[in-house]
Order: sequence, then C-alpha cells, then structure tokens
Amino acid sequence: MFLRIDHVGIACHNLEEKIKFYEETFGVQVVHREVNEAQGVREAMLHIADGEGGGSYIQLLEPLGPDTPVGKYLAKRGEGVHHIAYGVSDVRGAMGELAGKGIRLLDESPRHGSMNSSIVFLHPKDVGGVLTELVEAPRQ
Ligand code: V0V
Ligand code: CO
Repeated sequence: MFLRIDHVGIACHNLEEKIKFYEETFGVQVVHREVNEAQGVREAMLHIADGEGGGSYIQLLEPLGPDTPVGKYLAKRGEGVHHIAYGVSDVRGAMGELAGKGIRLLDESPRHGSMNSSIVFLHPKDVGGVLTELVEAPRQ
C-alpha cells in the first residue's frame, strides 16, 4: 500500500525558529510554505529525497491556535513528532481497504494537503498510538 515515507510531521511553537534550526543543523531546504486554515496549521516542507510517486520531506507544523490538532498536541505533549505520512498511489482505494480492516478514518473523503496533495488521517488509537496520514501527490 505504501510507496514511500512522504513526510514526518513535527509540532513546534515557532515555525521560523525551527526552520532555521533544521537548515543550519542538517543543511535541508524549505521547498514549500503554506497556511492550511482547515487543518489549523502554518507549515513548511523541507526536502529530503525523491522517491516513488513523489518526494519525502520533514513537515514543520505551527498551530494557528490552541484549539487545533497541533495546538492541543503541544499543550499535552510538547514539541516533537506529531504524525507520520505515507505516500500512496490511490488514497480513496487505500481508505476503502483500511476501513474494511476496522481502522477509523478521521476524514470521510480526501482533503487538501501540502503542495496540492490529497490527504486523509487514520485514528492514532487504531495505529498503535501513531497519528498516520496517507498522501496522494498530485499528478505531474
Ligand atoms: C492526539 N492523540 C495522539 C495525537 N493527537 N496520539 C498520537 N499522535 C497524535 N498526534 C491522542 C491523545 O493523546 C488522546 O489520547 C487521544 O488521541 C485524543 O486526543 P485529544 O487531545 O483529546 O484530541 P482530539 O480527540 O480532539 O483529536 C485527536 C485527533 C485530531 C487525532 C482526532 O488531532 C485529528 O483529527 N488529527 C488529524 C488532523 C491533523 O492532525 N491536522 C494537523 C496536521 P489519550 O490521552 O486519551 O490516551 S495537517 C497536515 O499534516 C497537513 C496539512 C499535510 O500533511 O499536508
Ligand atoms: Co502532514
């Protein structure tokens, strides 16, 4: 089902500071920035490598407010890994397959994700405590 690790989502309080840290420490570069109101985040994608069906990235996430998924996570657990996102070729197909296995989907249909991808989240309680995202990259 998975083509690659698309991104690792990392929750932080200050996006600009964290970007600077990753750039200076690891030499990675920001290739995309976006405010996603529906998801309650300001995010940046830092490119790591190219893979099957799309690239792989670090996604730095700053919450738009305290009552958002990332805002709640920071208040409860502090900064750190928020989710893992896997690349898939057919997000709707993957949703049907996983729902059939009893995994709760947090979205009824794919939603807008970074860099015009289509994304869906799986409930962390059904994936061993890991908030899991599926990403279908846009067609080139
Ligand atoms: C919450 N929990 C987590 C978690 N967030 N466990 C692992 N990883 C996380 N990130 C646990 C939490 O500790 C609780 O467990 C339980 O789930 C309920 O959490 P809660 O704090 O009461 O919060 P809820 O239930 O209001 O919301 C949790 C969920 C929510 C996961 C349902 O955050 C959600 O819908 N997330 C999907 C959307 C999202 O995360 N968007 C931001 C990234 P205990 O304490 O009861 O045991 S946007 C993004 O990645 C984009 C745009 C992109 O990639 O393009
Ligand atoms: Co993500």
